[in-house]
Order: sequence, then C-alpha cells, then structure tokens
Amino acid sequence: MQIRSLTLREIHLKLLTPFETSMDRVTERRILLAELNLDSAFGWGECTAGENPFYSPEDTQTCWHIITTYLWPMLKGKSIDSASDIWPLLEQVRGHTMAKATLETAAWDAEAKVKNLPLWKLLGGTREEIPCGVSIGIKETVEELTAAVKKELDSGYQRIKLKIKPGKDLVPVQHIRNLYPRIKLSVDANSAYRADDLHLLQQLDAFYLMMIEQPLGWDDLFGHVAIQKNLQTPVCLDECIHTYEQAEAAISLGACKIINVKLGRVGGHLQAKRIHDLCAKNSLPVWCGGMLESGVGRAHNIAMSTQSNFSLPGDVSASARYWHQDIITPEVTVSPEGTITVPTAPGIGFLPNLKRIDTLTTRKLHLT
Ligand code: OSB
Ligand code: MG
Repeated sequence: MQIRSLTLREIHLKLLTPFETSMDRVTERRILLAELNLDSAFGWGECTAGENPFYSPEDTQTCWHIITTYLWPMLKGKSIDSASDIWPLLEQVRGHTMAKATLETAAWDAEAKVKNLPLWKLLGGTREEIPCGVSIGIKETVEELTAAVKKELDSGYQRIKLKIKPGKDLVPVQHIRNLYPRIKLSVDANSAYRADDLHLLQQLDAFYLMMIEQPLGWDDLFGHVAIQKNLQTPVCLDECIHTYEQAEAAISLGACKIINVKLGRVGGHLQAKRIHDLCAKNSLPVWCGGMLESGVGRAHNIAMSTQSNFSLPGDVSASARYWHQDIITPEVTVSPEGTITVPTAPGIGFLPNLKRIDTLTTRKLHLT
C-alpha cells in the first residue's frame, strides 16, 4: 500500500458543558483531524493533544508543527504492508506520541478500508459490545455533583469516575458513596497530590473505590510504588504510561495494578496493543481512557476497546454527552445497559460528516 497524501485540518468544537479537572477547565476543543490517503482508501485519525500542555507535554499547536515538519516527510510516498509499519518509520522522532498517533491511527483506518474489514477485527478485537463508564469533572458544589452522577446512572453507565483535587476529594467522594453504596466508583487526580499526601489518600480506602487514577506526578513512576504499597485501593496509571517500557517498569516495580490505555498517549494502535498484551500476560486489567474526543477519536477508542483485556468499563461515552452535534454519522450512542455496540462497517465504522467538519475548520493543509 502506498501513502499518497495527507489532509490535516484543525477544527474548533464547543463542549456542551465545561470540563474541569485538577489541571484546567476546558470549554472548547481545538482538534486536529488527519485524513490519510493509502492506495484508494482514506483513513481518519484524531489528535488527542489538549489546547495546552497541562496533561502531557504536547498541545494542538506542537502536534501541527511536528506532523507537518517531521512526521509527514517521513511517511510520504512510502510503501507499507500494514499500518504496523508506521511506528518504526517515525521512530527517529522522540516522544510526540499524540502527533504520531494522529497519523498512525489514520493509517489503521485506511488499511481496514483497503481490506474491507472493520478496524476492530483488523486489530484482533473480539468484543461486539463494550462496557461504558463516564468521567465527571470537578463541580462547584456537592449538589451539582450529585445531580451529574444521578443523570449518568439513570442513562445506564456502568461506572462513575469522579475527578478530584486537594479540597475536592474526601467530602464529595464520601457523599456519592453514601448515596450509592453499590455502584462501581473510581477517582482521578490527574497528578494533584504529592508523596506526603499518603495519609489523605489512605482515607479514600474507606470508600472501596475500583481505583485511584494517577495521584502523583505525570512522570513519577517511583513515587507511585510507595503509594500503591500503602493503599488497599488499586492505583491506576494514566499520565505515567506513555511507552511500552514505562508499562513494563510500572508493572515490575508494582507502581499500579491497573493501566488506563489512551491511543494518543502511547502513540497509536500498535503500541496500545503491545501494552494491552503485556498487561494481559501480567494479569493487569486495562481500560480505555478518553480525551474529550470528537467522533473520529471516539470511533478509534471503540475499536481498541474490543480487545479482550479491556475488561473494565472505559471512559468512552455517548457523543451527546459532549457535543451539540458530533462530526460523525451516526453519532456514538450508549444503550440503557451502558454499552456501545461495535459497528460492522469497514474501518472505524462511522462516517466523518464532511459538511459539518468544513464548517468547524479553522485551518487546513493538503500535503502530497
Ligand atoms: O485523565 O482521563 C483523564 C480528559 C482530558 C484529559 C485527561 C483526562 C480526561 C478525562 C475525560 O477524564 C474522559 C472523557 O470523557 O473523554
Ligand atoms: Mg486520567
């Protein structure tokens, strides 16, 4: 298969409601979309970098720069047998996993379309339906939080994840746990705590959470070892795991018991699959994280989540929770049982809505 051209677009998409974490408050997404032409097929990928480098070192603008200056020249005109050849072609560039994943995931969609297969089958997925949870941002008041949780439980979501930070932790979590003693509940700190907050984190053990996600620094594997050793609640790593090697280190050090896999953070489907397989071999469950993606990224997350060790509900939820109107047809919907039915059409299985995308586009570059 020959890599023929790339159309890179930036779209601006307003969230229905602002999303607040310990890192920042997002009201509008700036999303890059890659449309990669492989033979006669066009594959779509979404860049999951944030608008600022507060979650990881990349942002929308660094990704545009890295893709156009370095990554595209490494790919253009190349002949490949499979999308799994993309990662090695980009290896000279260190880091920049989100920029790489933008193109790599587009190549997987294209390959699946060339082969007339749903992407999830090409990836070796087996699940025809995936379990869904939601990530709920930090709220001003416990009443607001309670209303948000009730709404998601009423919709059928199987797991509730609460964002926490110092001062917005024990009280809201205890409140929700008391109201709903039996639900699957977890928390995500996005690196808001320090090693000497151990005592506070231990108090969360009382709420029998499924996990505490990324309590310490975004790159602090070592610190998480001591935290996990002294907590009953499983630690789940998100930010820390940006390579296969970091996953290996985390597992062998005992820094976590669960890993959240995000396509952008690890560099695309090939690396996600390697980490998935490594975790399976070591009996760690994984789940699919979210980055407030538009429909294209959401579709890739669904395909990835069909692999067998994605055994915990992910953060992949319905388009309508985020957007007035998504950029794909049909939109992603969730059943009253809290599941997404995996699409059967070739590639990502959802159609990018070009008309809608055009109206949201703020810049566009066609590269050959
Ligand atoms: O830590 O999982 C995270 C959103 C942006 C950046 C980091 C995270 C998140 C979420 C939202 O938790 C998940 C989603 O609903 O897409
Ligand atoms: Mg997280």
